[in-house]
Amino acid sequence: MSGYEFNFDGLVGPSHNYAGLSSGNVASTSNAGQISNPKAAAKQGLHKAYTLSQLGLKQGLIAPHCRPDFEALKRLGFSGDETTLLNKVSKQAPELLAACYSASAMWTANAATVSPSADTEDGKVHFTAANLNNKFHRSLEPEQTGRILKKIFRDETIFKHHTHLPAGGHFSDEGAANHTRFCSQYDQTGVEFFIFGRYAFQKDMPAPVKFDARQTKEASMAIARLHGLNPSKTVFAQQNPAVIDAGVFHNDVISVGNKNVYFFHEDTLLNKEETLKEISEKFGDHPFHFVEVPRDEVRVEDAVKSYLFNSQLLSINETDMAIVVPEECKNNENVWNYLQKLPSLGSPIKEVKVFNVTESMKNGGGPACLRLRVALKEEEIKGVNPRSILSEELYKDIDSWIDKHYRDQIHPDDLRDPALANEVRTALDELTQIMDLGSIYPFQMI
Ligand code: SUG
Repeated sequence: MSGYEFNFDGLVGPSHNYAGLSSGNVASTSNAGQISNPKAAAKQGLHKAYTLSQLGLKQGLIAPHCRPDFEALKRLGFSGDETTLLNKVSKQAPELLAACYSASAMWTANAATVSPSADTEDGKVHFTAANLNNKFHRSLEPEQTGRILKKIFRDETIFKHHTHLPAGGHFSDEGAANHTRFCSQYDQTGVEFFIFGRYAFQKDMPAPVKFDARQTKEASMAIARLHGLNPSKTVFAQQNPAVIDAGVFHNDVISVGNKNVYFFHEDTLLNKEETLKEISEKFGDHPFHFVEVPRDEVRVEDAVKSYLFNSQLLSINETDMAIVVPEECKNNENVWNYLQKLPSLGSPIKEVKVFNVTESMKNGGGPACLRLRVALKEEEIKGVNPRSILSEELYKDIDSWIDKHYRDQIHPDDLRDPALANEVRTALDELTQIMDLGSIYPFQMI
């Protein structure tokens, strides 16, 4: 294999809680108000990343955001010292407190869209932080995400960081959750595939009716322009609006791609035949595998419940891939039956690996949501902050840091407790030292 795919997993933040903030995301709304376990959540995610790194896969980590977002609360008119402010907001607008306390930055598939250097005009690796405009709690993420990405991918001769797209629904962008890339080798030019949910400017185009489409075509096209992608190697396609209404709020809940494989549900795309033909033509001569899961075997509802497609397709050698699925796939008979026969269907997917990321799943985040893929050439790795790459030493340091700082339960009422805000700050201050990130949080910049 030449070139590498790194998976940068989001470290679950110390304020992980269930606030029911994401309409259209069935797990988030149905688990609202439950007691969360931040310590278990962080350990589940770290364990997944470390286990994969032990199998020889390239893994990195992305630091959590500082919460609550006091700056946002102040902009919304809450004032006073922290205790007073928390007291006021919890009484007057508990929904704002919950939103400003969300640990949603853990789902780094939504942190940014990344284009590897082999695809871009200037030969740099391009990042555009996602504006996450569609949900208030997530719209608080892009600045901090941008700062963190710059500290990780820090060599400006190798990496190019773009500011998130302008605010407002027209350029609503949810990052790599609505983007995938096909290639023969990670360091070779690939086909970048953008999947959007609606058009921003054109009227009378198909769109979901029950839930919002979180990605516009205009946002995807702006990113392709910013990254200098070659139109003959770029494909844009619309997600089937009916699946968005069925709870597929990001395309990575219904399909995933890697190298020469596209694993997708029969109902994923609006114009399926045309899109698959375009991918195939733009991919070129190499064999390509469309692994289409029929609705007769796995219903969209099964996919939403089990997160079968929110899986990681990982190349384990030159030709074979493993599919990393959440434990919830075992609890769904249709999905589990399908997964058992998948390795014998003749595609490169030869192995199924099951991980427990239940704490994240209860907010609608499976294995694929928890990671941002960055394909790098051998010589580009030196431009990455080494303390962001997961080694045994970093794993041990982070694991003990979690033990030291994380609570093992958070009830929605706990968000009122000023001690929690202090605990988060103390933890993150120490983390920036462990991960050599410098000053990235607002409390470190005053
Ligand atoms: O944006 N959930 C996230 C889940 C993101 C999953 N990411 C991908 N599919 N790539 C979201 O809906 C719920 C938070 C809460 O309800 O407390 C939340 O933000």
